[in-house]
Amino acid sequence: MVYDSDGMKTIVNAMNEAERGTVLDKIKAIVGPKGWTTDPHDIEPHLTEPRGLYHGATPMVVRPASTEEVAAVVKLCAAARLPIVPQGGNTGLVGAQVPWEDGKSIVLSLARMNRVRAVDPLNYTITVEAGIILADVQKAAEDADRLFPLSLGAEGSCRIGGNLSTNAGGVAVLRYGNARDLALGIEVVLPDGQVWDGLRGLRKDNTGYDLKQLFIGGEGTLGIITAAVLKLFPRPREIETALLALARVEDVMEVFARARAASGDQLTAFELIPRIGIEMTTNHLHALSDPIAAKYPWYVLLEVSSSQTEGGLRTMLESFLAAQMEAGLVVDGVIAASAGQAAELWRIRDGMTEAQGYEGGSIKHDVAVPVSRVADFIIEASEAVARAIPGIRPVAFGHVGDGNIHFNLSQPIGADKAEFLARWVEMNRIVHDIVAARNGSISAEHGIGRMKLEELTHYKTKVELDLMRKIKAALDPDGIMNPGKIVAPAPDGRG
Ligand code: FAD
Ligand code: 2HG
Ligand code: ZN
Repeated sequence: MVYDSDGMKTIVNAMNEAERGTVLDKIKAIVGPKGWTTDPHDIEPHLTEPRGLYHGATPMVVRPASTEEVAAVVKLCAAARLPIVPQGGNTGLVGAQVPWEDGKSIVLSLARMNRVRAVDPLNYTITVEAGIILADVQKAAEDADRLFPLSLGAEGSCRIGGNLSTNAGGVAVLRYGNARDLALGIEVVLPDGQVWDGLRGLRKDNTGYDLKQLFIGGEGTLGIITAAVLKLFPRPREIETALLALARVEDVMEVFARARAASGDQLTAFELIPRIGIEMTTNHLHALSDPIAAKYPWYVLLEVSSSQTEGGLRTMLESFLAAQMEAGLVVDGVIAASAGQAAELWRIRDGMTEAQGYEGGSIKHDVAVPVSRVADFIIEASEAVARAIPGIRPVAFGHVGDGNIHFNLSQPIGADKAEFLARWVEMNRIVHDIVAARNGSISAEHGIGRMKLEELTHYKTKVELDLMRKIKAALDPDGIMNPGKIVAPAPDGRG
């Protein structure tokens, strides 16, 4: 195996143009005319990602229609050592799904593999192909009077294979877990082209290592997920949503602890929104207005749900809100009076990413700390970044019920975007050191991709990095599966 000078990218492809052309022709024959494109116009959307931070190159986007076609393509690529970048909905936020700029990898899109293979309401499972859009899985579950709870802002375009490969989180992890917790079985095409059929719909299975967990969160570096058996749940019949206003971030997690106690396991979401988030979303997103007349520093969007029709959730939420106001922890609040009003509140939360995009440069941190440390993390990190860049605008929001804070930094008003973004690494180090001091994670949801490679190498122990490299080398010895993502090679070129 050969590595380039910066040691980050694996170059496995020593083919000349003619040899590559022959392999590409064989791939075309496998997938048929609908299964590939070399048209630059069609390829373009696959080369960049939502934030436009990376722009890669590829000679071809392949769109197989079946697991057999994926396996045949991978077998060819393995023999020719042609790198493959698997791609789902291309909504990933760390550049993992984008090919490198050298143009030596093909992109393998799962978009045509979008069927529901089976629904088993009695087993509370659904079996789907990897290219199905997340919202379509939710819909198929609903049609069977069941709930598939994975829910995130990108659900209209991300695909289940991408969700599994990034171990996506979202707004209902609190109650139902993340993608890893929702998969009972998967089918994978391995880097040598073999198919592993692990499509078992079992809740209990202790027959050795839990192999699926290697591929879930693997960002396409160990194999291509082609199908999955997913867990379903009873469909909620009663849902109540509230926006609470708080004066102090220090009170947020106390309110969280009390909400858990008051609602039992019915708390579905507990999402933090700072004042600046309300301003950004109501200023930039169409027809959104501030739901509470007065302005407060912090807000929490809270959802409780029950599969019973008469779960008494509204009464519970009203008395919870009154008690927290009485205790001085919550200073104001609104409970959605209808599903429409609840959707408006969620539009604010789900619009956070888009709205920040209109405010110039944004340096993202997707971090986790123990739930008990969320407030002191936000306070210390906000002070530290403001010392480094006066006027910087921290936008700390997200899934604080899981200890996961999106600690995004918007540029000072009027600052030069490029100059601000040039301080990305410096800001990362400041924030991630504060996270590390709390034994936290530098990537709670979005993964490593290419964006956080160096940060991972900096913060993971040698033992952890060695183990990851050994796993990569064992499953993908020729390094053809999404090379150079997640695991940078060891400095001595091993693994
Ligand atoms: P892609 O972006 O196409 O790919 C992501 C990674 O998975 C890449 O490494 C790719 O190679 C690999 N991959 C894709 N498909 C396969 C496959 N079949 N087999 C093997 N590897 C594969 N993420 C969260 O966790 N929580 C959120 O709340 C959240 N909200 C978001 C909101 C917005 C507005 C946006 C733009 C993104 C958000 N994300 C969130 C990030 C993103 O949506 C998730 O990471 C999502 O799971 C990616 O799915 P995808 O299909 O778009 O994957
Ligand atoms: C969310 O929770 C996503 O909305 C995106 O994970 C967060 O924009 C971000 O940083
Ligand atoms: Zn998130």
